[in-house]
Amino acid sequence: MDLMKNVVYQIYLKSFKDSNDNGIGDLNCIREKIPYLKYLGIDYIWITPFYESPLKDNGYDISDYYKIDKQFGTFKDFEKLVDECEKNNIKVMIDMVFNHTSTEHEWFKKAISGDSKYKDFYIFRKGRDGKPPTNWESKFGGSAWEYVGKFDEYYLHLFDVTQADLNWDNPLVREEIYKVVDFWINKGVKGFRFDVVNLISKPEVFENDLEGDGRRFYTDGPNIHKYLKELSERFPKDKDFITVGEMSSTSLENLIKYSNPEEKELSMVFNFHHLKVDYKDGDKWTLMDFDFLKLKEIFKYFQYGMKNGGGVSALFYSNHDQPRVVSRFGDDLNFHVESSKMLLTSINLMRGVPYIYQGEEIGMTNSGFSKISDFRDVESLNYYKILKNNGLEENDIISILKSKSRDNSRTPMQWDNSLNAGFTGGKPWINVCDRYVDINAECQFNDPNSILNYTKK
Ligand code: TEU
Repeated sequence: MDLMKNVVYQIYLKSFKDSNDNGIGDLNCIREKIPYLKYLGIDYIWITPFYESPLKDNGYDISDYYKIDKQFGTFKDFEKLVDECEKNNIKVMIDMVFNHTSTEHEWFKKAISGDSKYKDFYIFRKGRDGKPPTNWESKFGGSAWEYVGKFDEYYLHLFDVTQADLNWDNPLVREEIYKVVDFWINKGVKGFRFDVVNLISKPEVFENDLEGDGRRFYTDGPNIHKYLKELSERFPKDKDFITVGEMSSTSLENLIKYSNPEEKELSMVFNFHHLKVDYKDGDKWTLMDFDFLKLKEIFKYFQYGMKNGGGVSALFYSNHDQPRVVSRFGDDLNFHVESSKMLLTSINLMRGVPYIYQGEEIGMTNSGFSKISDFRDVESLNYYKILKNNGLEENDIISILKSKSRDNSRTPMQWDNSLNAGFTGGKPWINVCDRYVDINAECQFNDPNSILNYTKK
């Protein structure tokens, strides 16, 4: 198989299409949209997490890896979907979150009840002088440690306080995780996207970071390549089976190791360096025009570096964590069509495997949300509080969220110009972007010059 001939389409399930009017997208509706996906000509779909979850982080907080959350559907629905996709020559990739579980997961509940076997599934440490074990910061704001009075200890959570980091150094944890992988392979999935998988290997000694937020200690950690090699032994030798790792703050050297076929780790990798060109001094929660020259330099560095090192990049501008690219690097008012097409061309003709994020194929824009009650994302809501505490004015905070919030890409897919953009007959869990009247799949379908037909081409 020539890996780089494939195109992957990312489905953010919660916002794709709703079949039962509960306002939340579901598995059945993906099935309904297979003809659309076929029309586009994609090879794989990547479906974001649909496992049982309290949905504090929209499914990236898993409470049971073996169950499908009823809001998203049933096993029957999933099996029907895989079957129907297979008939249409579309392969299904699913999203695996193994850096952490929800604190509602049975393992964590047992850990908290004092069961020592399960306590060792997570990362509990004593504090230092009444303070957390280290000064590391959570990616969603605040300390990365949460105090548990009963043990007089803290547990590590690199993301939300309800997402406790797993202890990969414990062989029992790895065994449990490999079982999950086997289970889903047996259900017929043809690939995995592994969430923040380069953060799973934590250092032996936990120390304060005097230069940063702690990431240099746990990113691409000491056993990362060993664990990925071990994990990959579980993958079927099927030529169509592919994997992609989400690599946070990583280096070219590691990206090559993760994705060069000779290393037997993953098929390809996402990195985020090109998406930080509008972070003022590295801080996302600021406003800044993007630095075009820097963007080009970064692409050049990684494109040549990956080619020379035999690595494989997953190409993308957009996903469910990023603002919409046409609003970010284009002009979504004066040159909506032109800049959407230009951006599609500029990313997808590079070396690697193109990923299209739902709605990108029709040039969906940022949400346009203008009040805090419109926002849903846990990260945005946390930073709203943090920026308030830092003394910023409401209006300034809203301007930052308007440009940076992950909710920008999570508004419902714009299918047509009917109520709620054809996403649901109920009340959508998050508001529809009001540009759906002009920007939707239906109106672009019959227009040969539309963004949709450009994407297809
Ligand atoms: O994201 C990892 C991650 O760190 C970023 O994409 C993050 O959202 C951004 O840098 C914050 O500014 C993955 C998932 O894609 C995301 O949806 C989850 O919330 C996160 O992991 C935790 O599982």
